[in-house]
Amino acid sequence: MEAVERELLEKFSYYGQDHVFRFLNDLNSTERADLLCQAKGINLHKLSGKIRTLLALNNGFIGLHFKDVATQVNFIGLPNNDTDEKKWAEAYHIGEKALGEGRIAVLTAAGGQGSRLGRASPKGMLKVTPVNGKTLFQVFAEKIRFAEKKYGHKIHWFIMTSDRNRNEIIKFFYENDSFGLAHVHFFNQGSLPAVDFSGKIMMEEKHRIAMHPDGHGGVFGAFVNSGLLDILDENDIDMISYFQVDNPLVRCIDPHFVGFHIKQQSQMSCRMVTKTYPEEKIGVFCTMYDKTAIIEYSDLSAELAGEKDITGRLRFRAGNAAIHIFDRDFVKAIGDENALKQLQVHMAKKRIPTIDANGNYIEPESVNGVKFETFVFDALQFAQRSLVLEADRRENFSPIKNLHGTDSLATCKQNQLRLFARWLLAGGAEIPVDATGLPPFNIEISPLFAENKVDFLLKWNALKVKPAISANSYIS
Ligand code: UD2
Repeated sequence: MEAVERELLEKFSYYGQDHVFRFLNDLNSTERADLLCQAKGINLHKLSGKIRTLLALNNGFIGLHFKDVATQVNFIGLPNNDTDEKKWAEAYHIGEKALGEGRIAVLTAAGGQGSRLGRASPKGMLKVTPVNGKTLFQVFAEKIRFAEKKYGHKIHWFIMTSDRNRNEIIKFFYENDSFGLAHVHFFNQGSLPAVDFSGKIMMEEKHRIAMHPDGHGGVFGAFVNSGLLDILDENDIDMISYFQVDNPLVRCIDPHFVGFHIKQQSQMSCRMVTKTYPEEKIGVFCTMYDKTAIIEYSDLSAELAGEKDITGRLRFRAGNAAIHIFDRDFVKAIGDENALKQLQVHMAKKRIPTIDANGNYIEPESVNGVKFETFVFDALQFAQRSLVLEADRRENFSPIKNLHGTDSLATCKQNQLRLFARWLLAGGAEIPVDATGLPPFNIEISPLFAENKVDFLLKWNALKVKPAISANSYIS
């Protein structure tokens, strides 16, 4: 056995993880190399800290007592009087100026496993638009192209992938010529081993550790380690517009949001949408220890989720739309491997396929282990300056999370139809809609025609001949 291998095995033994190499002598040379390569990529020191937290949590030593420390967040609400209108108009002007100077890039978190959709292929390749069935990636790409044309600047788009979906996503963009974009970059987020409730690293096979994406909080370190930050420096880009791959209504580039971010010299800005019901699976903004924070829905007790304030509304109703703007230097600071800014580790208890002591495959019937992940929004704790800006849910937010029911492809398609119908009705088109604003047939407006209502109306009203709207109308 080579010295390097021996040192690795000793290290794993030191951390009580020598079982990882239990079958080493049964493996062929390729399997042996794969396992040693995987093992070498694991930071056992950092992992052992996460495991200690897990064991402490599991033994009830650490509890999440938000009730005692969380208060409501201050946020900038949607305009509902002249003063607000002026504030928003000023922000729009500041944002448009910055976008005209090419100061922003776009970043999409697409490394998730999309397990709730029961899909094998990456979520970004899901067909989502009502008439043309454009994929999520194509919708975002066309929104970015619209912004490039409007602001006269090439826009760099960074897409975070994971080990499991990276190749498929890159192939998809190659096959579609990046949907006409010239500056699309891919970078891989990190992975972490799953562990069982005694803190042991879990094996997927005799020669393979059960590794999973390290959460979208991995975006900071992965982006910095990818070297892609140089592109920001070389192009005088000082802001990153961040969103998740599952929300086709998102404004990839929003001048209001950019303007408020600049005006308040914010390091990390967030969009919020008002929760529609207590159990909605969306993190909530709050203030904790004088800092804006987000409590994830899985950590929010039913009692706190349902608590009302003196106005009779949900006390924690400011929902996290997972839409952010980051200052470049803030991303650098958080992503710096040597910085002391370590994001909090979250643990998801899962059923994790593994092998038993004899190497036999086990498909667990109940929760048998933990996936560690970090959340992008925990970076708020390190921001000296941050802001929360309300967004109109109808124009910005309809994520696809589930196969059926809430936040599904069906609900997202309906929300796209309501948005297209709203824009067309505002432009004087005649479309029958029901009480919820839903038209009785499919229609679609291409982001290349317009990716927001203001620009849509400008273009639509300038049309000499406006098309009649009927089933499967497509405005491009
Ligand atoms: C997320 C937020 C929730 C709310 C909701 C809005 C978290 C933990 N929760 O709920 O507060 O904002 O979205 O829609 O963020 N992803 C990666 N890498 C990973 C894990 C996830 O890129 O390792 C991506 C994934 O592709 C998905 C998004 O992040 O687009 C959120 O995924 P999630 O399943 O962690 O969070 P979710 O959707 O339950």
